[in-house]
Amino acid sequence: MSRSVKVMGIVNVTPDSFSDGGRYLAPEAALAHALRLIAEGADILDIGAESTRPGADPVSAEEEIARAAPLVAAVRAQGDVPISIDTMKPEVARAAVAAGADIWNDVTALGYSPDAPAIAADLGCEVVLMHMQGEPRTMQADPHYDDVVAEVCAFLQARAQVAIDAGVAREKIWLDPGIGFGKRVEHNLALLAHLDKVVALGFPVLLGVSRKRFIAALDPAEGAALDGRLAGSLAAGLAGAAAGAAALRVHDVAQTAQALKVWNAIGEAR
Ligand code: HH2
Repeated sequence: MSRSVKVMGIVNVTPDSFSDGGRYLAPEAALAHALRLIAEGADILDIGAESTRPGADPVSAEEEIARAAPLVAAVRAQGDVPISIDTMKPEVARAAVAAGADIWNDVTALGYSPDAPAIAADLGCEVVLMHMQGEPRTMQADPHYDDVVAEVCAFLQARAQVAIDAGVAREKIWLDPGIGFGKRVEHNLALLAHLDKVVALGFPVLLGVSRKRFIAALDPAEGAALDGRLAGSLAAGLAGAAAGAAALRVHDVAQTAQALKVWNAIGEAR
C-alpha cells in the first residue's frame, strides 16, 4: 500500500537560521529560492522570518511581517502551492494569511499569547501544533522528561483540544513532535522510534528532521558540517514516513522527493 507523503520545503527569510540563515534574506533571492523548491517538487512551502534555533535572538512582529508578508504575496501571485507561515506570533500569522498563506505553523502550539487559539479559529487556516519544551533561547539547556513519547502525545492532544474548543475545525489541525526543540538525542530518537503513537492521535503529522543536530551527534565526522547531514535527514524522514507522517519539513526538497518516490514505488510493488 502506498501513501502520499507531502514534502514541505523550507524558506527561511532570516539572518540567523541554523542551516541557511542570511542566504535568502533579499526578497529576490527568497522568491527565487521558493520557486526553485516548487520546481523541485515541494507540495507546501513553509516561510519563516524568525529563527527558532537555540540561542536565537527574538524578532519584533513588525520586522517579521516586513520580511515574510511580501514573500508570501509574491509566491501566491505565482501559483496556488499551499503556503505555510512559520511563526509563533498571531499578528504575523494574520498578516501572512491576509497575504495568501494557508497554514499557520506554530512551534508554540498556539501558546504564545492567550488569544492565539481564537485568532487561529478566526483566520480559518490550517494550523500546525508543535511540541517544544521551554522556549527557543534556552530550550537545549537541560531538557528533561520521564517518558518523552507519552508527554509529547499528551501535550499535543491537549493543545489540539484547546484549538478545537476555541473554534478551529478538527480537520484543519496538524501535529508535530518538535524534533530538536527542548530534546536530547535520546528524546529525538524515542520520538522517531514511536512516531506511530503521535500518528495514532488521529491528526496528520508533520515531521521536521532536516539537517538537525541529532544527526551530527550520531555521525560526528560527517555531520559536523550542515551539508554533511543530508543522508541522515533522508533516513530519519523515511523512518517518519514509514510510521505514518503526512508531511516532511525539509531543506533538500529534490532529494527528499526522490527518496519518497523510491520508497512509494517499493510500497506499491508489495
Ligand atoms: N523546525 C524548525 C523551525 N520550524 N516547525 C515545525 N512545525 N517543525 C519543525 O521541526 C521545525 C519548525 C527549525 O529549523 P529551521 O527552520 O531550518 O531553522 P530556524 O528555526 O533556525 O529558522
